[in-house]
Amino acid sequence: MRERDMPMVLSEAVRAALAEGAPLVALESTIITHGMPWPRNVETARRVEAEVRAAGAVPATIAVLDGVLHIGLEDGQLEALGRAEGVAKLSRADLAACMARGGTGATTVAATMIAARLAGISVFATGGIGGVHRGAELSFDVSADLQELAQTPVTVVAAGAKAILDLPKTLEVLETLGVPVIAYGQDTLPAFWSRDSGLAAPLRMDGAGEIAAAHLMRGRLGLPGGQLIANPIPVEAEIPRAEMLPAIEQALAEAEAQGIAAKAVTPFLLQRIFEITAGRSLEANIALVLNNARLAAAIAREIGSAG
Ligand code: PSU
Repeated sequence: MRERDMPMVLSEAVRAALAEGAPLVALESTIITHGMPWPRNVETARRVEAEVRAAGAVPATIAVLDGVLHIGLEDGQLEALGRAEGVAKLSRADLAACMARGGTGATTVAATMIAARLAGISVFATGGIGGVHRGAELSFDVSADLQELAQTPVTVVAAGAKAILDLPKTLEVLETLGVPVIAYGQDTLPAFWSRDSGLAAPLRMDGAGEIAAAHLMRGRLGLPGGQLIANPIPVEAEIPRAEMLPAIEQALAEAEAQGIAAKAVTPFLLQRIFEITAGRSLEANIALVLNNARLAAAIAREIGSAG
């Protein structure tokens, strides 16, 4: 279906789910194009979609293809995007320009939240959000994901912010922006590949129903912005923080030495950490995304039955 006012297309499955009031979970595409290597990226995207379905919700992977904002990708589109090279990475600032030019791009957390809200989808699962980069006091490199959480009413399920970031500063900015950061089932903030960052989480919730109720209450209060649900990676898949830190430090030092900046930083670091850990970081990343997909589906179902 093509919307009249906007080049936006809903997949058949997404359109049917919206018409029936069935629970939906938005999924991003930057994790496919910039977060994981081919062919594990496409394989993972398919597994994440299957996980959402198995948990009783309908997945809506979001991307811009030839100027059209797609809410829900057909399998061939997913495959083509995952194989393509040099795909643009779209955040709030680039989304409209890419669409207006008829371009193709993958959506980050920020752009996926914008698209999810437009389509009427309340819950979104990803791996880890962007945040305040280390050395931001000099570089001013702060992900647009944080601002988006402050203004777009979508509940985002992630395994915390990526551990390549400055996590204490990321928490500070989220607090300033009034974004609820809710650790799921524990008192501390998870650190992406590791369950524990050592930092106290501002809020803790232990069930999907509680998270859904908080999402709906924000809507009743008329508060703009979403919630960040920080869901720890499953125990059996985690790489403890002490083991991850040397790999993170090495990748960060290389990024600095090579002058990697702006949008290129996160993909560079994820790729280097993949190489340094001999692929272990990717296995952990896949496990945490699947885990987030399950929780997001449970939250979407609770929002659906309460709304
Ligand atoms: N989660 C992952 N891998 C990723 C991302 C999330 O497991 O690659 C992407 C998201 O699209 C997020 C982006 O918005 O990383 C952050 O990029 P930056 O730091 O440039 O804002």
